[in-house]
Amino acid sequence: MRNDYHNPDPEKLVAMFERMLVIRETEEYLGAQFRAGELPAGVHLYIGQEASGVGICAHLGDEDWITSTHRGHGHFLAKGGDPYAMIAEIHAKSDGICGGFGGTMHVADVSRGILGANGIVGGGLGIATGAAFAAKLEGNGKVAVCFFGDGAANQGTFMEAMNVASLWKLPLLLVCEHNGWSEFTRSEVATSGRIIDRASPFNIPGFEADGNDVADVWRVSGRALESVRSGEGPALLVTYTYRTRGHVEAEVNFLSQPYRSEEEVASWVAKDPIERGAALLAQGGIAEEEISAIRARVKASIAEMAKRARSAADPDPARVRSMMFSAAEA
Ligand SMILES: Cc1ncc(C[n+]2csc(CCOP(=O)(O)OP(=O)(O)O)c2C)c(N)n1
Repeated sequence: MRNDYHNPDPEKLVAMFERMLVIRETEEYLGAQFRAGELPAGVHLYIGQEASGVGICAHLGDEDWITSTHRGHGHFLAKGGDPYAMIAEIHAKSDGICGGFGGTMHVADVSRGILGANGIVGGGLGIATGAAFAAKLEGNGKVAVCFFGDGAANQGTFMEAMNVASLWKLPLLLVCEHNGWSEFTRSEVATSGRIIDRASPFNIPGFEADGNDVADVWRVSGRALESVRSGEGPALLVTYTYRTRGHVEAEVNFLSQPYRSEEEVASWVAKDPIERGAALLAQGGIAEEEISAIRARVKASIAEMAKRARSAADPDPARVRSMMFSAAEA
């Protein structure tokens, strides 16, 4: 593992802190809305994992691609997706990023390189590999970043993606967000060996980062993306993190989470990426008042967007066909 990329400057750290807060505030809101019976479907929250998506996406432009998972709100927002359009989508409103027809598991914005969340575990791996293949064919310098969980790393498509991406030297960064759980199954009982060790048999460099430390994720992913952008082929990055909420807000007893101990959850809450981000800002000389002002600004802005989204118009059912098929087929 190499870890020699430079540290984020204070401006970048502030921007990443703010983006993590946008994700947290949005998801706290969505979780509360679900519990109040105000959402049409359960939501898989990214709470606790924000540093992973934010630290990586901070290196990407709109022209680069990402694919996401069922836990996709964080990736969408980390890549610069519009929070209002995402909240409206999850409320099934016409202002939603997919016109209110996609919902939580399909948030996407191709204009920002967000190829979408995905209800199929491992479903993004083939899509990202295809995007990387297209970038290579076009020689346009874009990269594709595929986010997936440790559970998805046990799907055959992970090995297929590594094989073909390495063989064809595709500009693909595979990011395994290792939160230790797949639904209610602990990683150790489903996963043989270490996921990071699966890279070298495919001649792929492996990188590991503290997924709850946005500065570490930034440094390590910067190095990994440098390697991917240089034309050397794909890289695998494993970010070690934790979802501090249930697998999905709809799960029975999602607050007590009977499959894991309160101590385990508490040990990760103590490593909360946002509080660690705030500590980094303070160490970097940013005044407490300024940090509080950022928190207050983000909170107010998400609350305002949420209010607006709730009262937006419902989608027109007549659009269903055009939202499902391409123009040629509609
Ligand atoms: C192909 C497929 N198999 C099973 C499921 C049911 N399922 C949804 S999420 C999940 C666990 C995924 O775990 P992981 O990839 O580690 O992601 P995490 O939920 O931890 O973010 C499973 C098994 C599914 N959606 N798709």
